[in-house]
Amino acid sequence: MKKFPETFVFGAATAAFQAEGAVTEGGKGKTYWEDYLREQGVFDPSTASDFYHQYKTDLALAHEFGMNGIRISIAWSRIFPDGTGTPNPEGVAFYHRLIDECLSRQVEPYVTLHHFDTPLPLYEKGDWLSQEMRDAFVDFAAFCFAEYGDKVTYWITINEPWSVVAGQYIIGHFPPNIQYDLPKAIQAMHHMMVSHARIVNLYKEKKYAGEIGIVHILESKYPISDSLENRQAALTENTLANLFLLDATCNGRYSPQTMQIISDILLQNNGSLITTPADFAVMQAAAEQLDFIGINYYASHFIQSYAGESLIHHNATGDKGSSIFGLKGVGQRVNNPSVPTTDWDWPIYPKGLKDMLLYIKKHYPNYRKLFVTENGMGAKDVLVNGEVADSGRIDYVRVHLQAILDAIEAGVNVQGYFMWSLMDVFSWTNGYNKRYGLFYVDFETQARYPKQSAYWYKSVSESRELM
Ligand code: BGP
Repeated sequence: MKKFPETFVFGAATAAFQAEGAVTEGGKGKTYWEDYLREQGVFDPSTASDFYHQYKTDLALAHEFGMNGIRISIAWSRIFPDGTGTPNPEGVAFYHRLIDECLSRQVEPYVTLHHFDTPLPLYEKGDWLSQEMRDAFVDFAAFCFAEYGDKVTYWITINEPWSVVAGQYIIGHFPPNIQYDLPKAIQAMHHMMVSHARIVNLYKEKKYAGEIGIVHILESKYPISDSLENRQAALTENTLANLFLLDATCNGRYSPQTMQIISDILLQNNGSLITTPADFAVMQAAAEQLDFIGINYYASHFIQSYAGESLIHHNATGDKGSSIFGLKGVGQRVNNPSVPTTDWDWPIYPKGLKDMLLYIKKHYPNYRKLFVTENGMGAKDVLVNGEVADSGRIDYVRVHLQAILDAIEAGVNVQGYFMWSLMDVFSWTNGYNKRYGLFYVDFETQARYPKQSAYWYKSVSESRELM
């Protein structure tokens, strides 16, 4: 297939904390990031890309460069500075202005309710591990639906449960910086999926007119060689990071095979998972009503079996080759010499995206529609005379869009693509030197410059063909 369907959405993605800046303006409360990042003293998120003030400029650019969709998120702590209680009128008004501006530019907003930004007081109560947090999240969602539900057609409950728990409890690069606690990570994922499900059910009960989905990061896992041990290791990481969440999302329960593998991981890591029959009733009702799944895809991983203790080094600097990722009871990610990687050691493997899309069609045939809600390449872009020659990014996006075209041709219902990111934004663990944007941001002046990729993306969205 050569052309994308007429209805295919060409968009770009942002997230509130990474784009807005203005972390102390407009009555905003804190998330768990501000104090942590200040104490670390490495990256300052307080201005980010200044989207709080520059959203009109960014939406004008999105429109001018052929985009008809944008992912934004609502910062929970702008609406409820403490996570619960009385809504903050300035925060509420800001998202009315932002959503109105999207609509007036014909850039459809796809709105996420939780994009890595739990309000600090709820984080301190235990974040997703606490019942109070989960109840408060449902209340926040109900508030947003009542407030913005007549304008927003596409809602996303949670962005990337796996990245949240991996960051918080496995890799340890998100507060509370715990490493290798797989049982906590699995428990928190389950809680996130039940919370997601409660919100889907609420949205449907109230008969809002739009659609609701969730976004997962879904990276394919391949055995580095075809031995039984390596295949088992790849299946184990696939189950932990992908299938556990897809089972919950699409079926509202974990399959016996998934539970077998999760139980083995828990056993080897001295933990357990607490679930209740009520959880599964809620999850099943939501699975039947879910409108779409968003897939974030950047990389795939090549896995070999691993008998050691968990050991991870997160490459946050772009020093190629410095990553280590081994998980007790799971496996170890290894370099595949025939697959190129970014400076942050992320394997560039578009086949992994196509394989994942086909996998969902085959194994979760009740999914309704998919969007690729994030895909893009982080690079150390340089601005020369007002221009950025980012041909590497164009090549990256081209091969991933081709993978999507191939999947559509094979019968997968993919309805749109959102490049990460619209403009350069703050990167959670990499700060500002890992740029993804179609528009270069000079973080001193906040001026925007279209990169070569922006012109290319415009021509693709206008012609609906890859060139
Ligand atoms: C996804 C997140 C985004 C974004 C992106 C790039 O996991 O949803 O918020 O940050 O990854 O990641 P990074 O900035 O770590 O390179």
